[in-house]
Amino acid sequence: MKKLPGRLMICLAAALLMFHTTAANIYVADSTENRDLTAGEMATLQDDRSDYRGMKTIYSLSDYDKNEVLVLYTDGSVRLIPCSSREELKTLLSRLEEDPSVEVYQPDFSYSADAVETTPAFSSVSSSLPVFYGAPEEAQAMTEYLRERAEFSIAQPHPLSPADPYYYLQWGLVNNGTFTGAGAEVVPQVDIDINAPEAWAAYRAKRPAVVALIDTGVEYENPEIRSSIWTNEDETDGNGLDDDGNGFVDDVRGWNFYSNNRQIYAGTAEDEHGTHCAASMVAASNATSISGIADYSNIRLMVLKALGGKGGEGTTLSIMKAIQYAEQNGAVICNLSLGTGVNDYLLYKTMKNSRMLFITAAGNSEDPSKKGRDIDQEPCYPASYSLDNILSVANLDASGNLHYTSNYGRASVDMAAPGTDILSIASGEQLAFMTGTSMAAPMVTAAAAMVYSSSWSRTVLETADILKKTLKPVAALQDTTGGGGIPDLAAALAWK
Ligand SMILES: [Ca+2]
Ligand SMILES: [Ca+2]
Ligand SMILES: [Ca+2]
Repeated sequence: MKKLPGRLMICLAAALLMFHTTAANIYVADSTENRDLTAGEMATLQDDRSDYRGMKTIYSLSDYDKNEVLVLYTDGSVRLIPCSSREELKTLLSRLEEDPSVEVYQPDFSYSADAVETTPAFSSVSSSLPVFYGAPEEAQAMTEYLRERAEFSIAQPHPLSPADPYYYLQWGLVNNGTFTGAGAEVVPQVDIDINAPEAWAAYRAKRPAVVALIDTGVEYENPEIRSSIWTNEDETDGNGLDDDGNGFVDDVRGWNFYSNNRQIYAGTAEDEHGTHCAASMVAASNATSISGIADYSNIRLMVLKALGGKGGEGTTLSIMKAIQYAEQNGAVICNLSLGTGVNDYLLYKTMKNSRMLFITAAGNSEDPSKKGRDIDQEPCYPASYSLDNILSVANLDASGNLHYTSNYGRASVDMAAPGTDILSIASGEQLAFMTGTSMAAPMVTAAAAMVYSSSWSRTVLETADILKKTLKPVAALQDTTGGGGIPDLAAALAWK
């Protein structure tokens, strides 16, 4: 937690007095300027509930656009209360303010997955080289392009290349300067990558690391990822009982907090985002399809579906419950490739109180034709929260530049990682290039899992610190991220 400057603290006291009337817009009264609180200031302010002078919320009526209220009770339970009218909502809010069993209440905010672009999927079995679906001209151009790249890359393999046939397109793992992207105008730079092959050679697993992926669903039975999926060994499948008493019946493979059931894969396009993120992290090195990052290791991926629908939408409640489940069931690292522009107190509190390390996507411009933004100035949450247990990740392309849609911020964003034209599994045998900070975050999550699991005793915060201390410097990131680089997994694993 960053400390507030003294002058600002004094000003905050004045700002607090304004809460009752202008709850949604909080300003710092400064001698020279009036400005919005930064994310860090807001988080600090939110963290000390005593400063609320008895108030249980910082949100105004207009924030409750869905006419429902998310309530945290003093016993730790959480409830979403729907209202049928604005009048009923107003009455409820007044009642909650007076209710001694209520700790905090707020709107149930909306989140969405942080990918901006997907190219046509292709099948990995019909040919030794990818064959694309989609518009015929586009698919044809793509196929030809990849054939050329393949000839070049296969002729100059990395000495530690795995045998997975599409490894040569995974420029984020090792960039030999041949991959210019899925039709993008990118001049690839050798070694703009996370040094994965060198890391694989050095990696020795010491203990398991359970990694929670809170995202859309995941095709957990895909042959590329099924051997790395976490299973709840204390739960008996299909007997209709909550055998381990964790509050979830038959939660053998995680839970679906989006629909509140045990089905973590819908079998439709809505779960491609999570499947893509999952396979980037743990796809098997099995001479088939792609290679994951942490597939050689002791990583177990806990699938928690909290996003669904066409755009991968979720809410405060679905994500918060997934975080609590992850922690209670042994996860130590948690990937959040999702975001919102709203400062969400309950999500903030849940993350702050968690012992897990969170890897968060820095977010993308909401309009894919526009540039990303500085989230120190205009926050994206949870990436902008100033917490020690968050690493926020921007999206780098193969040339060593931030993708134009990627958010950035020297205070809010710790590092970038490969996130542009990332090849991974969409579903079944179909692969897809996806672009977004959503794709960058799993690279860091997998790296964190390997660093953590390669030590007997390292904490997750020490793990995060090692990743930050061993970043590979990238010129374009010096002024746009706190660390000025991308993970160097080989250097991180070699850290003593
Ligand atoms: Ca259970
Ligand atoms: Ca059971
Ligand atoms: Ca594979």
